[in-house]
Parts: sequence; C-alpha cells; structure tokens
Amino acid sequence: MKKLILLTAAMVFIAACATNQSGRTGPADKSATAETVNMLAGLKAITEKGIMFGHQDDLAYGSGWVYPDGESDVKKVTSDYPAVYGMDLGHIELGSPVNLDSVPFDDMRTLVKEIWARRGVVTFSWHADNPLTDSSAWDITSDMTVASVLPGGGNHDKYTAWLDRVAAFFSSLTDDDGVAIPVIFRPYHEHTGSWFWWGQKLCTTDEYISLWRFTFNYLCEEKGLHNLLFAYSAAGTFTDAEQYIERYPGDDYVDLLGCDYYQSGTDGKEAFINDVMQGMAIVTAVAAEHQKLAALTEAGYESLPDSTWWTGTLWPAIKDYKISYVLVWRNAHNRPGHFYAPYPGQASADDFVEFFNMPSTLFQKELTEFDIYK
Ligand code: BMA
Repeated sequence: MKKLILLTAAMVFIAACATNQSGRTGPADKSATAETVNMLAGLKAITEKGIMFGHQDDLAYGSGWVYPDGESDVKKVTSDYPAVYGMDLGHIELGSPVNLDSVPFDDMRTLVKEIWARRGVVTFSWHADNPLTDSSAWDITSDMTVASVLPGGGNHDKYTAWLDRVAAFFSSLTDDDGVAIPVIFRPYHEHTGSWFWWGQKLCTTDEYISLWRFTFNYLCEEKGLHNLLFAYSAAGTFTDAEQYIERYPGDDYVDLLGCDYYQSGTDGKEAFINDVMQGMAIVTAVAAEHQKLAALTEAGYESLPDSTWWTGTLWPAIKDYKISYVLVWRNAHNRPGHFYAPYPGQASADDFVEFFNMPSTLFQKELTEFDIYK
C-alpha cells in the first residue's frame, strides 16, 4: 500500500513537472500552429547568435518615398533589410482601409507575405482609438474606458466588433499554400506610462489584466487564431521587477517580455544608456525566470543628430543582454525630422553600417540563413 502511494505521488509529481515544462516552453496559445511553435523556438535559439535589428514601417515608407515604391531606408544604407519589421494596426478597428499613419492594410498583408517568404519577423502594435470617446489612443480624458469594454461594460459589444476586425486581418495573413503566417502581437504597450487609454493611471491592475486576457481568449479561442505570439511591453518607467511585472497577465498569456525607451536630446545619452541597461537587466531576468523571450520592443533617438549613436550609444546599452531584438521607430515621410533609422547621407549612416557589420547584430540575410521557422 505504502509503495502504491509513493508510486502514485511520484507519477503525479512527474506529470506536474511535464505540464509545467511544456506549458512554459511552448507558446502561450496552447493550440498555436506548428509554424508559430517553431517561430518561438527559433527566436529563442537565435538569441545565442546575436540581437536582431528591427524598424517600424520599414517597407511602407521612408525618407522621400512612399510604398508601393518598394524601398527600405535600412536597405539603402546597409544593402540589407532589417530582421524584424514593425507594423501598426491602429484604425483597423474602425474598418478603415489605412492605418493611423496612412499605410493601407492591403499593402501590409502583401508585405507580411514577402517578409515570410524571406524568413523575417513581423511584429504588430495597435494604437487603437479610444472606444469610449471615439478619439485617438492618446485620449486619456476618462479612466472608465478599459472598464467600459470588459464583459458587462457599455462598450463590450463594440469592443468585440473591433476584435472581429483585428481577427479578420490576422487570419488573412496566409501564404500561397494557405499556411497562416505567424506574427508577434504587441497590444496595449507602454501600459506603465499614462499616455494611452489603457495606461497605468487610466485603469486598475485587475482591469488591465482582464483586458489582456479577454483579448487573448477572444482572438485565440473565439476566433480560432493560432498564429500569434503575444508581447507584453512596458514603458521605461519602472525601476524594479515588481513594478515591471505588476500588470503581467500571466505565463499563459504572454510569450515575450519587453519595454520601450527613447533618448531625448544630446545630453540624454548617458541617461539613455543607464536606463536601457537597468531596464534590460530587469526584463531579461524576469523573462528568464518565466522562460519567455525578451526584447527592446521600441527604442530610438529622433532625427539621429549623433553621428555615432549606433555604436556609441545603442550598442553599449544592449550588448550585455540576451534579447531577441531591438526595434527603432518609423521614418515618417510627411513629418520632417520624425525618423529613427538613417537614410543615405544622414549623419549617422556610416556608423549604422558599422553597427550592421558587427557579428552580433542580425539583419535579414543572417535570419534567412538561420531560418527561425524550421
Ligand atoms: C508615434 C508617432 C506618431 C504615430 C504613432 C503610431 O510614436 O510616430 O506619429 O502616429 O507613433 O505609429
């Protein structure tokens, strides 16, 4: 009898370990497609090789050109595309054919296919309008917005209709063989700051977590999407792990942990390096503990007036951390000075080539060769 009890206890223990293990190492979505499972494993594996470079809206527009010209400022300077391509879903919720920065969703779909064909990585943020006021994502006039979209809230049906549009777009990302293209979804970002309707002072911890979990469950279970990895990405406003993780929805809802940092002004160099290092130390430690990916999900220095910013500021700030990628923000074509990657002739272009040539920075060709999806 004693033996039987011991045996049963041992079996329960082994089963518990196994569940924990598989639950933690695979995607948060337990029904994720084979390609999505591979993507997560490949992203983990490639951190041993280096840090991937990413750029928001890289293929959509840049300095002096707008898609469909089919260019890339990063490629013009380095001869290669970035490894990670950021795109934004803002205004898809409204049924608009173009996003908040005027990029047509149809073009995004074409670009995602192209990127998938060469084994790049796509990550989507979502600057969703404020569903309570119908104003922008930055409308923080009410702290009732998040509550209003949760089950039982006055805008819940409106919110699920918004998610239906998000889901329709994600499910339209298929290749010519009908394979669902896996992408990283990074909703409700910079939530530790208070400049978006889902920010720190605009909702409670419970409300934020409920918003995240509802969104995750609705997309994955209700809508049957299984090509998404989920990124939790804070604003660089936290000073310790406890603060960073305060609104973490849980291991079953997140695949990647990140945060966003920008340098402001020429005298912001040291502060940027110190802040990023402190942030990356926290994010990578928490990610390791939870067996998740880590990344510097947004970074940059607007207008890049520092000619050695890449090797002299960004690289020293990130080089010691095991992160998947660093993504710099967009090169607006219609807002002078609002750019974060160099273009030919730009002050930091030569230094960017040096950064590109470093063995530990990864761009598209290295990613194609490595193939994280295999
Ligand atoms: C901000 C700016 C805005 C843009 C938004 C969403 O940081 O670049 O111009 O609309 O991101 O991409």
